[in-house]
Amino acid sequence: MTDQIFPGIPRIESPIFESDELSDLTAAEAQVARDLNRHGFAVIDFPDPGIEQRIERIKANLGPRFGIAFDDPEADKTKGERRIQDAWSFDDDVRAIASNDAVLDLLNKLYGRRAFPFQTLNFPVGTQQGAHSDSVHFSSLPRRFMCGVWLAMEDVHEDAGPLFYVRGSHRWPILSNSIIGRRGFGSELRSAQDPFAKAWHALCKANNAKDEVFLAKKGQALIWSANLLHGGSRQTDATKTRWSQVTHYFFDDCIYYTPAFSDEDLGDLQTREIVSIRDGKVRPNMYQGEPFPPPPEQVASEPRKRSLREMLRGRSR
Ligand SMILES: O=C(O)CCC(=O)C(=O)O
Ligand SMILES: [Fe+2]
Repeated sequence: MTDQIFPGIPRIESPIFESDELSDLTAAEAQVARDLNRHGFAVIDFPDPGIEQRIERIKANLGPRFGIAFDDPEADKTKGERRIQDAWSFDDDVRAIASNDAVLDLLNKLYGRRAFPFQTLNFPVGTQQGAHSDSVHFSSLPRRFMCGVWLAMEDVHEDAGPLFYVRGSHRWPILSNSIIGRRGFGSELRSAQDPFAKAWHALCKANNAKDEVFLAKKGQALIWSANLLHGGSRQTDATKTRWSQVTHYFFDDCIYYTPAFSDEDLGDLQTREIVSIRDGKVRPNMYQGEPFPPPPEQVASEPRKRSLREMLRGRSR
């Protein structure tokens, strides 16, 4: 393990990954680590012997909430509500998938910090959304301690708007408001992704990068790293479903925030109050073992802790 040199970078994204012997990993885990490092994603078989039954129970429980005529092979499945956020709060199987111990153990090893799930999304069809990185919605400081695990809940047909990814895009710059020349803090947006779309598109074009679709088999899962571009391809057959669950994970000892509504360089962060799906408890924002923001009495007694911006404004936090 080489993690002590750069603890502020996930192990799989370490600049000295090549010298990591991965000797604490099984051969299969080491392959996942190499795939994530090189490509920004890795495919695994979801490690749960009961996954088939869970998937069927989830479809039965969530299905009626979408208002889609699943029983009618001719019906347009893309009409109506197409996602349920945080179904873990009322569906035990969604929560069990998000909190799967083997997945968490794997992520702990791959990132060098303890992982915890904080958001689930359940979809009966694809999203048909353009290439984006989730890191404009939710990110961490230090950066990159976030990932998604996308689970195929049925075999994916190429006409059903498969998930796609842009191989290697995790190595491109992480887009922030300052990079694209806008102010984020206090701004309002219809979608957090909108201001970044042009820049992602330009990066894909300049790198001659192609979308690659993932024609997953039921029970396969794809782990994507924080900055990997991905999206949902166009659904060319509206009668098809494409059931999936996405679970998003953060890691311990970080600040959790929304970059689209933050200006990091000014210290203006829209922080998030994150709840771990595993135990339903709040995970406070932390920076190198200390709460963030620090308690007021600590700031007042240690003026050196004031940021440049606060000093310029002549006030303490
Ligand atoms: O399943 C898809 O089409 C994409 C989902 C996605 O981008 C996400 O949940 O972050
Ligand atoms: Fe996404």
